[in-house]
Amino acid sequence: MYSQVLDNSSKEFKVFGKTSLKDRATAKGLMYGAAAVQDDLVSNKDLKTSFIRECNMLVPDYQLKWDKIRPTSKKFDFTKSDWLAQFAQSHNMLFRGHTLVWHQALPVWFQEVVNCKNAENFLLEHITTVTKHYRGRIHSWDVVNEAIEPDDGRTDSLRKSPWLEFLGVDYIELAFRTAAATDPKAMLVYNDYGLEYDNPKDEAKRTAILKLLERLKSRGTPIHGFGMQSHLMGHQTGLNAKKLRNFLADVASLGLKILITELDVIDQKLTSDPIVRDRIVAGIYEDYLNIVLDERAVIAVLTWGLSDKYTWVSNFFPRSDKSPVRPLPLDSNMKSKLAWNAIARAFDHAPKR
Ligand code: 9MR
Repeated sequence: MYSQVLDNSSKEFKVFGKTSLKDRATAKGLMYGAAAVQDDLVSNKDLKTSFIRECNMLVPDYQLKWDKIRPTSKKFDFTKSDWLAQFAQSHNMLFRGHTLVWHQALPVWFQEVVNCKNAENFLLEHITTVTKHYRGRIHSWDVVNEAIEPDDGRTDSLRKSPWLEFLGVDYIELAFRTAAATDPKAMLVYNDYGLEYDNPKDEAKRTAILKLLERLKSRGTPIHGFGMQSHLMGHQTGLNAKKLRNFLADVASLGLKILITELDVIDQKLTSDPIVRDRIVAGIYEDYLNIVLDERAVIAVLTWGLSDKYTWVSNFFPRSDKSPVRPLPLDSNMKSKLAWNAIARAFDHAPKR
């Protein structure tokens, strides 16, 4: 499969018509969206225009996380996330909530203030306040993010996070029940990364996630979806269509919808020639989406950003040749790249839901 990706130098990534990604997705009963930051949409008109043209779903990149909406242990500040929710609404986009429970992006005060005695109150208060604030305006919530880490060595493969330490294994179920009690209409999602490839590490994560989802379902937990982040590595081999499809089918058989929540192709270790790099990145987008969109339970694709100008990859996976990273569908001038074509082609090729 991967050799196919590398050997796509003659592939044209031909796309018919100029129809936007959101319209191509809609034609198949899918949704397409991206992560965004208020300040970027405000300061860059071209980004704003492109976002409105291409997306029918928006997810805050970081402006709905604990550290951003909880300046102090007693105060909530929804200014930026409200702006994003309003932007989405006024441009006919659905709004995703990301994220209610995560071991990262916790405020500085968290460590001093939260302990095993008050953690449950903090968790309940946070989830209730935030889901109530957005009740009726949310397509889906990433209720719990990245709770599995087989490398942490526990038999249940749960990540050793502050939440696990303070509340024990049932914090995940508690989070879902609390969210459902306040916003019974939102789709409630468990979201995770690092499970896309055919290697022992990703395999362990797939197995552990499936176990977690099975356990939650068997206990009647109100969970409706699984978010597969899909931060793909441009240089990594080992996308295994069969294994990935089997995994998705197993998730779907639990009655869960699946969302591709944070797709991008990290080009850190790819060749410096941007033309060759773009072809490799596009090939991975198309191959990956062709695999996952085969599964009818997959209802949405979100890229983690829309333009190469605004991507976490610049900070987290910079290139050693210092050239700008190119992991997303639009370049830094909002021009569509081959990755855009690849996504468009995969949507056009996808079976209808
Ligand atoms: O892209 C996000 C980056 O801008 C933030 O600084 C960071 C911490 O809040 O989170 C990044 O988004 C992460 C997402 O929330 C969860 N999956 C991994 C994403 C990339 O790190």
